[in-house]
Order: sequence, then C-alpha cells, then structure tokens
Amino acid sequence: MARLRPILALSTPLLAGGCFSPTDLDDGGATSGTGATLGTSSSAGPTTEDTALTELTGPTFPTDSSGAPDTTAAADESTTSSATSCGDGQPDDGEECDDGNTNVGDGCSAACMDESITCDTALVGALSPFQVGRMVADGGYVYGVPGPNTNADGILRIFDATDVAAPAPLSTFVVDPLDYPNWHARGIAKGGDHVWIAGGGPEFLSIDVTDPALPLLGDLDGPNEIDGPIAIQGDLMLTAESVGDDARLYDISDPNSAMQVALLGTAVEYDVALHDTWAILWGNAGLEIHDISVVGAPMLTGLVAPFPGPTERIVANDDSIFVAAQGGLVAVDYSQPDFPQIVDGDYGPVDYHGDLALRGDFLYLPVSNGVNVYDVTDPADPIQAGTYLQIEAFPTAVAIDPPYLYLSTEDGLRIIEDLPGLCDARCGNAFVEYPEQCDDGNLDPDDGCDACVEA
Ligand SMILES: [Ca+2]
Ligand SMILES: [Ca+2]
Ligand SMILES: [Ca+2]
Ligand SMILES: [Ca+2]
Repeated sequence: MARLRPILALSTPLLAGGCFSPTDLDDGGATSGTGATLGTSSSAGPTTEDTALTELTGPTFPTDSSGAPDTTAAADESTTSSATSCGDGQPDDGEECDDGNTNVGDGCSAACMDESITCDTALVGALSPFQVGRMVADGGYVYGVPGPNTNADGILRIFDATDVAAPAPLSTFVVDPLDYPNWHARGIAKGGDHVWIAGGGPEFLSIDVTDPALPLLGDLDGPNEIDGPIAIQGDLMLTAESVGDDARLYDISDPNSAMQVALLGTAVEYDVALHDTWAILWGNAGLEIHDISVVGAPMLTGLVAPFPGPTERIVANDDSIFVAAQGGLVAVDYSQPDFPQIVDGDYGPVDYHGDLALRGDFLYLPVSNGVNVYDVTDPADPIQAGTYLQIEAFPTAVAIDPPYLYLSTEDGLRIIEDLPGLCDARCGNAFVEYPEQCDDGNLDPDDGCDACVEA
C-alpha cells in the first residue's frame, strides 16, 4: 500500500513539461529499477515488472566502486547507435530503464519509462485519533486547530509527518486558559516560521514554530472575543470577526509585532482570502472583492450579493473564487473584479463541504467519503481530474503540502499522494494519467496515440 518516495523523487526531474523528454533525463534507470523492487503499486503487473527491473541492477550492468554503471562494455554499441536506443538493454541517458525490448506491459515501456511510476493515487499514511477542524501542512508538519465545527478548545496541535507512513503527535500550544477561558481557535494559516491563529479570546496570535517541537508565542492581540477566519499572503495577514462588522489587514513583516494597516468589509465575515492584489471576504453582505494594491487604502471593487449561504470556506486563484457552502460548491468568476459572476458548474453531487483546497487550477473538494479533484481552468466547466473515495468517514479539513494531500476525517488523519495537480503525468509510461487522453507506452506519433493525445 505505502509507496516509496524515492521512486517519485527520482522521477521529479522528469516531470517538467508534463511529457517525457529524453534530454531531461540523467542516467537514473538502474537506480529507478532498484526502487521499484522495494515498492508496491496497484498498477498492472507489479510482480513481473519488479522481476524485470531487478535484473537491471544485477550482473547485466555491474557498477564501479562509485556506484555508476560500468558502460565500458557497451561503449562501441553506444557510439554507433542512434539517438533512440531504447530496447538495446542499456539504460542510456534519457531512459529510466531498458529491459532489452520495446514491449509494453512488462515494467519498462517502449519509451523506456518505468511503468511502475505513475500518478496512481495512494493512501500513504494515517493517524488516529486526530482531532482538528482546520489545518495547514508545511515541511512535513501538520498544524491543526479545532476549527468552526467542533466544540473543542483553543489548542494548537502539531504533528510530525516527516515520515508520511508514520505521522505522530509532536507538540501543543495553548494560551493561558485563565486569560482566555472560551478560546475557540477557528482559523489557521502559516507564513514563514510562524503559524497564525484567529479565534475567540485573542483576535489573533502568532506562534513561532521554527522548532515545531517547541512552539513559542510570537505576537498576541486582544482580547476581542471574536471567532474569526484568517489568511496570509507574504507580509500581509487578513483576519475578520464573525460577530463584529469588519475585517482587518495587517503588515506581518515582523511576525512578532503585527501592524494593522487597514480596515475593510461591511458586515460579519465568515471567511477571508488573499490572492495577488485582492482581499476577498465572505459574510452577511455577500462576497466582497477588495483591491489591496495600495494596502493602506483598500477599495471595494466587486460584490456578489445576495449569496447562497451559510458558508464555511472560500479559496481563490487568479480568476476564480470557490465557496464551500452548505448545499454545495459555488464558483465565482472574478476575472473582471468589478463584475464578479456566479457561474454554473457541475461539481458533483450536492454535499456538505467543510473545507476546500486549491492549488493552481486544481480544486480539492472533500466529499462524504474522500476527495474529488477538479481541473477548474474554466470554473463553469470543471473537469473531474481524479478522486480518492476510499475513506469511510467524512473529511472535515484539507491541506496541501506537495506531493501530499492531508485530510482530517472523523476517524483520523489521512495522507494521500499522487492526486492530479500534485503528480505530473508522464507520457510514455503506459499509464493514462490526467490530462492524458491515452498512453500507449511509446512516443511513436503514428499509432493513434501521439504525445498522449488521441490522434
Ligand atoms: Ca537503451
Ligand atoms: Ca519492455
Ligand atoms: Ca502517462
Ligand atoms: Ca504512440
């Protein structure tokens, strides 16, 4: 079940540009074969593949004392062969493997790509119990707070997932409960070495997690008895009140001394987002889009109101804002920020969505037993790019720290890898990965599948 990271780590240099390019490769074939013998995969035929690849690391290609393949014996052949030498039994530059043939389905494709390395979604780690309602993940650590849907305390919990196969609780941080008896941390964000939390009690606080095992108080403002969301982008932090009537923009270039630079918003705000020069608020007044290109003088530019609510979470990219609402997902096109429009898009069955994640044009949408992934390049025409629906519990929070997606569910933490947007398709590995239309294992353009596009 668990797949070894060294396999994908090796493949990383191959991924730029999406499809296979022989010039992108160094001589990683033999090492790749070694990795494949250690891992397991749900792709077709791993057993025979592993056997074939194991042979590559054996006597056929002895290595010298430095571990590099000894290519002396094949030198004459190499100098006389064409640029395409896949199938000659020699793992040349540009080949991940070469099993001496150009057959597909035996572990080494006709393009000499390792067929066991695929964007084949897998659960790689789990931890239970794991009680958070909002979380961020960064550098192998997961930071969680109770969030809006639990009646829990104001404790920040930090988990060590540097070994994704064995995530474990690491440390906790809590403000003095005598000072803040009803602290209910709702929002969490991370910038640099600090985690920022918004919640009842302090308006916000920053926690230095340079050493995640020893979280230290950075800054604290309040008490304002609010229960709000929070967003960070660069040196800016935006937080809001869910019982008050404004949102506040802070300069956090000194994370131990946040400076308020602007007030914005016109109503109770349930969630906030920062993207590029836009501050986006969702609240009683609807969806507000503020231009913060002059941070000290934000300007309300666009408004969508009234809005179907209530809402738990908003996320934004260059053109779109996605709103996780009770009743389903709503997409708003704000490519014209002064004229934002709700767009109709089919984002699967109407479901309750507690959280959302967005990475580039890929939207990760928790559903009742897992997560769906959509390519939202056109928010009105989302393309379901992948899915992981093998969790018998409802996800309450989601976070991304590539190459992993972290899901907090009713029965614990799940760590999932190789979802679209986190794993780049490789044309020629004989495995159809989004957005490929086909992959016949070769790079031959004249056989109906050319560059993984159906001819
Ligand atoms: Ca070769
Ligand atoms: Ca082969
Ligand atoms: Ca492929
Ligand atoms: Ca082809």
